[in-house]
Amino acid sequence: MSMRNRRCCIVYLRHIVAKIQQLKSNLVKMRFVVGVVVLFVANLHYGMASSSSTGGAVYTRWGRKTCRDGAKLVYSGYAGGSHYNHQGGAVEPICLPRDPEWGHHHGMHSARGFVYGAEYETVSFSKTSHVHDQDVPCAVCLAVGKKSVVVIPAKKTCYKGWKKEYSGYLMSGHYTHPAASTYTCVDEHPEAVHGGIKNENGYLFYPVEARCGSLKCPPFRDGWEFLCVVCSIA
Ligand SMILES: [Ca+2]
Ligand SMILES: [Ca+2]
Repeated sequence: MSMRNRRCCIVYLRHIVAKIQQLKSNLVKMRFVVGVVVLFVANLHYGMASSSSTGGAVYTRWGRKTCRDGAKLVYSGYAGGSHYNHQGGAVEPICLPRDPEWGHHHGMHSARGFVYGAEYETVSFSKTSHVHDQDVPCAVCLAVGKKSVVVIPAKKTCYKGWKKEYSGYLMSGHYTHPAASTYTCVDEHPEAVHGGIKNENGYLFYPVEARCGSLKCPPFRDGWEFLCVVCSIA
């Protein structure tokens, strides 16, 4: 090989090596870009999956053991609260789980509050009289993919854009009882806790009637029982 040809060969080889190095560099860059894209898609997928499978708004469906179709049951349990005849008890009912766990037991003591079971007191209201004195179940439900839940008194349908979770009758404690209570939306088809027919009282749910005066009639109706609806929105 002549001197000139040898030089040409070396130049050509250097050119080839430079090209290979450039290709290698490009490959590394492309791998990085592909990695970032794969990570982004994976995160997007995870975000969508997690928001659709676990995200949502939680509410309690009073008077029922299950949630509506499409809502996810967090747990099913027993309604409980303060005794209707005690002053100073807690106002709100609570939804107690069927599988309670316990800490330490310190024995009976006067410096404490109490939790009783809850009963329907609905003998005088034909729509729910069949569960009178029965104990009240409850279900804590996740409205999957929803952002908010609202309880609306005196309605059985939701406003536009909202979805009905359940509707029912507005209930509270008796107006003559010492214990304060809170208005609670009890399902229109109330169920009973198995074995709870005995009249043992505790936290009590009575239907709520409208009283005209400062309450405007119409649209409200004196002596009529209030309905209620629980609505959710995405
Ligand atoms: Ca009772
Ligand atoms: Ca009972």
